[in-house]
Amino acid sequence: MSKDELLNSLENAIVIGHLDAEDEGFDGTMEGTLGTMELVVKALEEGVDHQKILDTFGQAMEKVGELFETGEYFLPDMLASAECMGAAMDIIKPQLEAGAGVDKGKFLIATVKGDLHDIGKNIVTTMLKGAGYQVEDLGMDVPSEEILKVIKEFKPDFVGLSALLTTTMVEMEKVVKMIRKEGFSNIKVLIGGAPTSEEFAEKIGADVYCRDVIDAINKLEHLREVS
Ligand code: B12
Repeated sequence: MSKDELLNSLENAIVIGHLDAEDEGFDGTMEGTLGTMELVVKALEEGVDHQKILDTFGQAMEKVGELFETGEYFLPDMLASAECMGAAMDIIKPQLEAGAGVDKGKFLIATVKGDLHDIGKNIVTTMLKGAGYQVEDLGMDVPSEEILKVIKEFKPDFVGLSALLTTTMVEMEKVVKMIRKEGFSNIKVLIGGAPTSEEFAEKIGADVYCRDVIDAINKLEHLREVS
C-alpha cells in the first residue's frame, strides 16, 4: 500500500467509524480488515509525515460533518467517528508531544460552556505541548467562571478557546469580557473552531483567530516576538 493509499484508507476508516480489526462495523462485514488504529500505527511505522496524518483526521471529520448535515449520518455515526479519532490521537500523541525542550510560555485551553466538541482542542493541546508550551487543558463544556478561576491560579500567557457550534461561540465573548474586566490585559486570547472567524475575533475583542493548529503555532510565534 502506498502512503497515499494508506492515508485514504485511514480517512475512510474514520468516516465509517471502523475502529480496529476486531470491530465488525455497522454492517457486520469489516471484522479482520484494518481499522483506524492499525492504519495509524502503520502510517507511523512507514514514516508518514505527522502533519499529513493530522490533515487526514481533519478531512475525515469534515466528511462526517457533511454526511450529518445531509441527513445520511445520525448522532451515533458521528460518535463512532469521534471514537476512532480519539483512539487515533492517543496513538499519535506521544510522538507529537515529544517536547521541544524549551519553555515558550503558559497556555490555558478550554472548549467553552455548552460545547462537547473537543477533538480539535485536543489536537491543539498536543501540538502546542510538542512545540514547547506548558499547556493546561480544562476540557470541554467549561463555564467562564471556571476559566477565570484557573487563570488566577495558573497565570497563563495565552488563553485558547474552542467552539464548534454557532450557539456556543457567543460564550467566547463572555470569557474575553471577563478576562479584560479583571484587568488581565497582558493575556493574549486565541480562538478557534469552525464557526469562528477573524471578524468574529475582532468583534468580541479576542487577540487572534486561528484557522487550524499550524496557524495557531505560527501566530503564537509572532505574538512571542512582538511581546
Ligand atoms: C465529531 C462531531 C461531533 C461529536 C463530538 C465528539 C468530540 N469528542 O469532539 C459529537 C457526536 C459529540 C457531536 C455532537 C453534536 N454536534 Co457535532 N460535529 C462533529 C464534526 C463531525 C467534527 C468536529 C471535529 O472534530 N472536527 C475535526 C477537528 C480536527 O477540527 P476542528 O474542531 O475544527 O479543530 C481545528 C480548528 O478549528 C482549530 N481549532 C479548534 N479549536 C481551537 C481552539 C484554539 C484555541 C485554536 C488555536 C485552534 C482551534 O484547530 C483544530 C485543529 O487543526 C463536526 C463537523 C465539522 N465540519 O466540524 C460536527 C458539527 C460541529 N456538529 C454539529 C452539531 C449540530 C452537533 C449537535 C448539536 C448534534 C445534535 N443534534 O445533538 C451535537 C452538539 C453537542 C454539543 N453540545 O456540543 C454541527 C454544528 C452546526 C453549527 N453551525 O452549529 C456540525 C458542523 C455538523 C454539521 N455540519 O451539521 N458532534
